[in-house]
Amino acid sequence: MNRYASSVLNTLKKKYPEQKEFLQAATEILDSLSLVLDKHPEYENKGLLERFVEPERIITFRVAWTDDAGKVQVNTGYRVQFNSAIGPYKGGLRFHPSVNLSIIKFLGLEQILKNSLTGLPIGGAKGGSDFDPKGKSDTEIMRFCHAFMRMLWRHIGPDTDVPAGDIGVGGREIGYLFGYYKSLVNAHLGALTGRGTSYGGSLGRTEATGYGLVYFVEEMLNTAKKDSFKDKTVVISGSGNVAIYATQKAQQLGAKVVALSDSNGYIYDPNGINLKVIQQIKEVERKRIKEYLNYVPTAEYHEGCRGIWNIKCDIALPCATQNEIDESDARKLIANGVIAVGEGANMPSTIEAANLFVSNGVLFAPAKAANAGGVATSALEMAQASQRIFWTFEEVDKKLHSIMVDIFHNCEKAANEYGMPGNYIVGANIAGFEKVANAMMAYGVL
Ligand code: NDP
Ligand code: 2IT
Repeated sequence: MNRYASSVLNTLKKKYPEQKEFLQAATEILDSLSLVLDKHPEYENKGLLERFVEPERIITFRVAWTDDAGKVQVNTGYRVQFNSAIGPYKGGLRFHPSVNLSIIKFLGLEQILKNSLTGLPIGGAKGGSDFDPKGKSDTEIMRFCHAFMRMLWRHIGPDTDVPAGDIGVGGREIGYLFGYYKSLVNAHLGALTGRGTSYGGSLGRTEATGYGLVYFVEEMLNTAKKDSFKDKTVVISGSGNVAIYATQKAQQLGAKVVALSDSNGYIYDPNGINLKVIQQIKEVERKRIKEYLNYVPTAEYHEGCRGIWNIKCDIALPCATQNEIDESDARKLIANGVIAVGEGANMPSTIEAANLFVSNGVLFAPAKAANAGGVATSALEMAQASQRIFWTFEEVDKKLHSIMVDIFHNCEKAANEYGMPGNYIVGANIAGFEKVANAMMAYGVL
């Protein structure tokens, strides 16, 4: 690592020793950026990196709400407005019991570079709460979302900060959040994306992250190996928004998806997953994935989500959560002949796992590039809302496809330019950083 990058990382480690996910993301990024810093010694005197790794603003707040039994519950809410150099803060909200400042900061830091890679004018942010949606009634979800927005509304807006979904926040939650925002500000503003299509949402946003991931991996396979998803065996972790639409697009391109998971376990269906069944269980009934066996008794269910990486596959798409693939999982995938790994989740591979894939010649599509289709389509939703028009599904999907193809080639080009051909981790970090760095330098010291 370059001396300047390493001194900035050491300071972060001293200042935030408990923020392990944030330090993990910062380590990977600063390592890649070393190559750029060697070319730009002027950045050091301007404190560019010190500013880049420190959020512009962090908002934390109490969220008090009443459960169905009439008992008051208290959660913590977060919004990390990380960087607004190239556009309004933009990024999802995560509702999961594991949420803490370290996780929101890692997601926010990744989001800055991801949003820059889309080529659209959006800055980086992330937010959420340690609220656990599992087992909550619909009215409890509504009361929580309203209570959360009661505290957040004054900090967001269509030109300031535009949240969207992430783990535990889908169309239903965005509806409750947006409805409450709209009534508080007394205006119908595009301050959230992922909205329903009857109230300002874009067609194709629901599918965008999963579809975009598959478009990126298809382009990577085609460019590097003249290959494609056709007739490939694919393993996908998770069974939420990203996993479902990655499965759908991979199947449309002729692949056989044989496994999906949730946090309790995974299903293996050697005949190919029946996606309609998964959608019924997950999108309609909100139940556990083991219910799949009630519909497809020939499939297998295994307790524990980790074992999914033992399944032999050509392409692995981790679409659940951070650090779900460690070094030993990576070794198993490599030993079983995996040719490509595409990260749908944010930071699903540990640094060691990602490096193993790259050093063993596995085509590796890093999250901030490969899962950028969701936020890119959020930016398309913002554009439509500003113009007060709606594009057709086909128009949005075509734009998404071309954005993902461009992101792949920009990563490939940056990797080549900096002497690391085929290393799309380095390529993504550098290609994303350059635009943000240029804008920050243009503003003077802020
Ligand atoms: P969902 O809430 O729709 O689904 C999450 C899935 O991951 C569920 O199957 C869930 O299982 C599983 N999961 C969550 N946490 C854990 C955990 N700690 N251990 C094991 N499994 C877990 O979320 P999304 O599909 O939207 O998000 C999935 C990933 O994709 C996240 O990393 C997110 O940051 C990333 N992402 C999402 C985008 C979007 O547009 N939605 C855009 C870009 C990235 P269970 O139900 O049992 O908890
Ligand atoms: O991680 C992500 O890019 C998202 N959760 C989507 C963010 C967005 O604003 O659409």
